[in-house]
Amino acid sequence: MTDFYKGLSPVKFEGEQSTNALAYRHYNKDEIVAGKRMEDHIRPAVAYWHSFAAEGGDPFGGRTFDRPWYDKGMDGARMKADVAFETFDMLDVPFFCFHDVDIAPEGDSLAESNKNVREIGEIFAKKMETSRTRLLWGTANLFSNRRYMGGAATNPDPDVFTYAAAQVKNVLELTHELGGENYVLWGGREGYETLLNTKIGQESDQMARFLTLVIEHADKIGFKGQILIEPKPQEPTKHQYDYDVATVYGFLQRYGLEKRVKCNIEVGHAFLAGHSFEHELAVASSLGMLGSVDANRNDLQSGWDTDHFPNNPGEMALAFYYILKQGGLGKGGFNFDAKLRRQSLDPADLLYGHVGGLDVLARGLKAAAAMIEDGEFDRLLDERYAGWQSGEGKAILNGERSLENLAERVERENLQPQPRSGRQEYLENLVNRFV
Ligand code: XLS
Ligand code: NI
Ligand code: NI
Repeated sequence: MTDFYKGLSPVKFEGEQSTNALAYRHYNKDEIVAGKRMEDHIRPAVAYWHSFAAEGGDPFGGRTFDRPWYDKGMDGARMKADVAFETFDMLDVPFFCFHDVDIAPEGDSLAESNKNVREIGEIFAKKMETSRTRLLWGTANLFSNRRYMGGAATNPDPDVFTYAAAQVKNVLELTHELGGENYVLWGGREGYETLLNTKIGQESDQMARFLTLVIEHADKIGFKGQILIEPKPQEPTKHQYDYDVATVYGFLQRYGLEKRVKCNIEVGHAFLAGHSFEHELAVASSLGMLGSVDANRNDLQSGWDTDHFPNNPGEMALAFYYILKQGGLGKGGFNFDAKLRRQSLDPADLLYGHVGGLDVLARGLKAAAAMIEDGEFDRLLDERYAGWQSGEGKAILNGERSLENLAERVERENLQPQPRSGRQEYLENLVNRFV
C-alpha cells in the first residue's frame, strides 16, 4: 500500500440520506435495475491518463498537481500503477482504460518504449490476480509525440504510419493478454490544419488501410474484443476525419468495415459536433454501432473538450434510454475520460469526481428504467408512427407503391392529411417525471 489515500476510507454505498461526500448515494452496484445489477449496466471505468497522468496544466501554465510518481521514470510508473489499483479499490470499480504512454515512459526507441509498457503490463496482470478490476479497453497514444504532428495513419510519411502500426501492435497484444474487452482508436491527429497541404482522399485510404491492419491482427491473435472508433469533430486538429457517428459509419461502409467496428461515444465530442449526447447514441444505436461511452462532458461555454466529470442526470437518463432499448452496451461500458480541474489538487478530489459521476450515471440509469417500465413514452412514440405498421404505410415501405400509385390515391380518396401535435413540451415533462 502507498500512503496516497492516507486517512481516507473506501467508498461505499450509503443511500440517499447520506451526507458523507465520499459515499455513493445512488450507485449501489448490486441493486437490480431492469433485471440486471447496476454495475453490469454501467460497467464504469477509470481513465488512467486523466486520473494519474494529467498534471493540471492548461495552455497558460504547467503542472499544478504534485504526485509522488512524477519525473521518476520507471520507478514512478510502478508507483503510479500501485496508486491506480488502490484507486480502483477505493472506488470499487470493475474497469479501467489506458494508453501505452500513460502507464510507462517512452524510451529512445520503440523497442525500449514497448519494453517499458510491457513491464508495467506485467505488473497490471499480477495485480489483476487479486484485484477485481478488469480492463475495459486499451489504446495507443498516436498524437502526443511530435512525430505524429501531421497525423499517424494519415501522415504524408509512410514511415510514421509504420511506426504507429508497430505501436498499436504492441498495445493491442497487451490489451488482449490482459483480457481487455475492447480496443479503442481515437483519431488523435487524423485530420488536417489546412487543406493547402492535405490530400483528403489519399488520407482516407490510409486510414482505412490502417484500420484493416488492426482488424486483421486482432483476428490473428484471437482478440475477441470489440474494436471501437471514438468520433470527434475537432481538436487537436482543426478538422478531424472521424467527425461524428454518422461520418464514421459512412467511412466504415465505404471500406466495407461497418460490421467489424462500433463507436465509443464521448459526451463532450457530441457537443463539439453540434449534436446532443443522446443524438449520437440514438444514431449509433439505429445503425448497430453503439459500442461504448466516454462519460465526460464539456463546460458548455468553453467550446472545447474540457473533460469534466458528468453531472447532469437528465442527460444521462436520455442516454440510458437508448442503451436500455438496445439491450445494453454489451462489451462496452462507461469510461469516465474525465480530469480534475486545475485547482483540485488533493487525492480526495480524484475520488469526489468519480463518486459524483457514478451517482449521476446511477440516477440516469434508474430514471431511464422507470421511464421504460412506465411505458407511456414508448406508447406515444409507437402511436405517432402507427400508420406505418399496416395498410398503405406498410405497403409503401415494402416497395409495393409507385409515385403514380400514390398520386392516384390522393386523388381517389381526396386525401387531406390532418396535422397532429408533436407534444414536445408534454414529452419533456414526462421525462422529468422520472429524473
Ligand atoms: C480525446 C479523447 C481521448 C480518447 C482516448 O479527446 O477523448 O481521451 O478517449 O484516446
Ligand atoms: Ni475519450
Ligand atoms: Ni475527448
